[in-house]
Amino acid sequence: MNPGQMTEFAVDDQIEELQGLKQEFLEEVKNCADLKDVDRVRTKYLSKKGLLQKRFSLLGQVSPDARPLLGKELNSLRSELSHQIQAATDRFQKVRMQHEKIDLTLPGFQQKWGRKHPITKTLDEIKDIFSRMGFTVEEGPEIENDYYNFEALNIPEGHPAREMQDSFYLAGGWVLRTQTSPVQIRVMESQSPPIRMIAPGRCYRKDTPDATHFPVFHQVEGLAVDTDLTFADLKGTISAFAKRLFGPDMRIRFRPSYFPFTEPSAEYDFSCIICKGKGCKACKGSGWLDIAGAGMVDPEVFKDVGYDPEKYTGFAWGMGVERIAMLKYGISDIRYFYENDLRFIEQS
Ligand code: 2U9
Repeated sequence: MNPGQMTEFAVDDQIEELQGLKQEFLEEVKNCADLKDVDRVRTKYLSKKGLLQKRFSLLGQVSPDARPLLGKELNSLRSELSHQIQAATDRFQKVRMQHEKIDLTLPGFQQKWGRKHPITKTLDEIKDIFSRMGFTVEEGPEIENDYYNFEALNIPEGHPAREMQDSFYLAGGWVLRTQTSPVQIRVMESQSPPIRMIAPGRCYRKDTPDATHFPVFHQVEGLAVDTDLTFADLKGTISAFAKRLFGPDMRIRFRPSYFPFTEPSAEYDFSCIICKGKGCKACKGSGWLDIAGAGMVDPEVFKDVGYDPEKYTGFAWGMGVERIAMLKYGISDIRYFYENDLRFIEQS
């Protein structure tokens, strides 16, 4: 036995002292008033720096033949104290459950999943397709002045579009924009060609709500300006978009039309997504679905923004997002988008 090591008699003293420590522990646990007290007693005796842990550190001072005896006593006591702490904890938790209003052990409620509005989904898809075709996405104010919403678009005084019955006018001559074209004007004022941009956003018209009209609606207009663009580039761009949105079999056609801001102008149609062009009820037997208008930018518009119409040509188009969403998702009435009926929204 090394000098300073505990003799078996000293170990007997240690074991006797452990009994005293156990009695003190049991007295303290009996006097606990709540879970906080129980945790305090647990920390005092069973934590790494607790009273019992300090006794374990004495094992190094015990002779090898006496060490098993003391070790067995210490392990047995640690197990007994831990059991007493758990029993006290269970007792207080049971009491708490009898008084607390909320049973935290009950299963939670299944959270309802949120979802994107069909207009948001359609806008995101249109923006993604044109972004991948090299177009930038530009934003602008929804409250516009007369110049950007009409004059700069070659819409002269007296044009029906300016009529009070068609547009929402605000005090001071401001107007809720009737199309997103003002954004294209602002972009052309701020940068030189080449331009490849789309302008998505809300527009406002004094329309009486019905199955295909609503005072607020969403548009995505597009504009390309360069030195050598032709009507064929316009058709190719819209055709590429249509195929990416509705599938590779989609075809488009142009019909002559007129807009003050484009010359020549056209209305464009997509082949019917239901009958693939054969003719059905949805396309009224024509095999075609009218979508919107397009055309080569009118030189007067270029002059107003300081572009030389002898040097630059451009094409532009409009697109009603609700119209596209109604085709894509088979929605029969535009008013569903704005009534916030969860039975509609939750189908999205
Ligand atoms: C600039 C020059 C030309 C945008 C165009 C249309 C034809 C068109 C409608 C689509 C459905 C409005 O929401 S809608 O009812 N728009 O048919 N839009 S050409 O032409 C522009 C735009 C900006 C500077």
